[in-house]
Amino acid sequence: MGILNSFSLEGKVALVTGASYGIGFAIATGFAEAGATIVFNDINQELVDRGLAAYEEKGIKAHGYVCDVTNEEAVQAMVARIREEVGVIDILVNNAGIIRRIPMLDMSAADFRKVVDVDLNAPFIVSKAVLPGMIEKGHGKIINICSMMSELGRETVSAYAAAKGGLKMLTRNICSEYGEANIQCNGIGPGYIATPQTAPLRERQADGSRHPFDQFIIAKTPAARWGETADLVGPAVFLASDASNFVNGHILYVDGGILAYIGKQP
Ligand code: NAP
Ligand code: GCO
Repeated sequence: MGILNSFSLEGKVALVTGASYGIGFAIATGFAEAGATIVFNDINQELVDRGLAAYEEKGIKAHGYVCDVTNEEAVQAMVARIREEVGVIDILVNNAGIIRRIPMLDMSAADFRKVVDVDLNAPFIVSKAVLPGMIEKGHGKIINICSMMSELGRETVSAYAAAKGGLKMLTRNICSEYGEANIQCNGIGPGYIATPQTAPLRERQADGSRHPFDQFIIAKTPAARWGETADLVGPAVFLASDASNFVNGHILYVDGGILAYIGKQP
């Protein structure tokens, strides 16, 4: 197999959760370009329709499903429908995620649980639903979208960091439990990426200056810029393809070098 062919996703069915827009959408469009059939879900029909239109604009005939990834019954039903209507899932990207930026002493246990439910419990639920089909087929790729917060903490994101730290270990555990079935489970740890989720951290100030956190991230990133969703596509295609068949349990940080850098002197 020529080396470039090993990056092909031809003939593969890829499910990317929460992929109407943002990082999931970018990864799914990259997968489509590599030959995969794209399946995605979002939390309501309006978002799914918005996603279908956006994929169509890029010439991609995607399959969209309304499903809350925290609802195990709904996820099992969605995976069964996908199997019937599209095919057995070869590649899963656990992308759907939320964040609540609240100081711990002000955060309710309900808020904490909600973040952990979407960012950690849901990847368990969706992975558990797709693994049987992958095992039956004799191969599978699971990619969990982790975070800088899988390694680092910061003020106001206790629930998110706990969940993303747990997601790193869930990644390693799926690798450990199903590596023998030729399932590779890896993580992608994006740095700070310009999406709706981080828009509040990049808002221009009243005087037109950059948000203090925006300036902070620029100083903490050797690349001296925020990431774009496009920066994640090549790494995701690599981890979804035969090119990474002996890469397992690895968290690939796509962060412009943040984790390696003490930060620019003020
Ligand atoms: P985003 O723009 O907020 O998109 C998240 C997507 O997940 C949305 O489509 C959202 O739908 C969907 N979603 C949320 N809860 C869901 C649920 N219960 N069931 C189904 N779908 C659900 O986020 P993003 O920036 O693209 O981030 C995507 C992933 O990357 C997340 O896991 C995030 O933690 C991670 N990440 C992001 C960054 C970054 O800097 N942006 C960095 C590292 C990691 P709704 O619109 O209905 O909420
Ligand atoms: C935050 C940001 C980060 C990013 C990402 C970094 O408030 O610190 O939202 O958490 O989303 O996870 O990798």
